[in-house]
Amino acid sequence: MKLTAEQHQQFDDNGFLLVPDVFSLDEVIALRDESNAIFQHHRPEIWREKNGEPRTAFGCHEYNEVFRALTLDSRLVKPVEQIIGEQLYIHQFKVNPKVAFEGDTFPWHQDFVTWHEDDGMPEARAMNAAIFLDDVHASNGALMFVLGSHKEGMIYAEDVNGRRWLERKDVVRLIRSGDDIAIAEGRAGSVLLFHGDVVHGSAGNITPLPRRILYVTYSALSNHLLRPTRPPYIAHRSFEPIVAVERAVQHATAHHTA
Ligand SMILES: O=C(O)CCC(=O)C(=O)O
Repeated sequence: MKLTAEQHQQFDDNGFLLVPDVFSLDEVIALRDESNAIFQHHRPEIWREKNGEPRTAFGCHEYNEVFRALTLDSRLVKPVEQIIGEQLYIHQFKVNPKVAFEGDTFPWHQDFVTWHEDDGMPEARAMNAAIFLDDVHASNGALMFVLGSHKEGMIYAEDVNGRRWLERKDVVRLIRSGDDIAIAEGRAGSVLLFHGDVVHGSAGNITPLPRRILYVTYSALSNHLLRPTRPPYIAHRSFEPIVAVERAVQHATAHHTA
């Protein structure tokens, strides 16, 4: 998948880009099935909400073949290579299910401040490619972005209990009216690309509609971690170059649709 000049410009202007209907429904169903099976496990890589429901399953591409294939899929790798302008390695992989009724908030933050301060990533030459595994609506916990906020560069935020949420004074400075915020809504199978410095967050999900989103964080090969402190299942230590595979997920999930 190659971004058009217009899509690339939108990403540069806003700090994110939503590309609808990239993965087929068969692929999405297979990815949902794999995620649901993983959420049943109790292992340190699977973090939970206060009531025990899954919140984030990290690093599952390391033990699940479908997810491993997904990280190589050219529909994710190629547009990110195009934006970053270099070959990539995988910095992080996670599925955030934001379960029905219980999925909790992610306060406003930038991702790069954590990658830099805690993982020792030198530059913001890394970004997320996210796949919607459910239809994402404003109501079931869509990501919200502060338009153009990646142009601020890294805004320092203190580590509080392992997270670096933005301080309120910075949020107040950045969000002057509702027009400063964009909500990334889209159908299951859409891909959302976003910059490491773009300010984003999401509200809780009080609807009966789950909102599963899968995230692969890719970084430029020359931008490898210098002094990672977080566990390897969160900040990966393999800096192998990714070689894109055409429709890798479709091949890996063929048994679901055969
Ligand atoms: O899945 C979400 O709603 C937000 C996730 C996020 O921003 C994060 O994990 O840093």
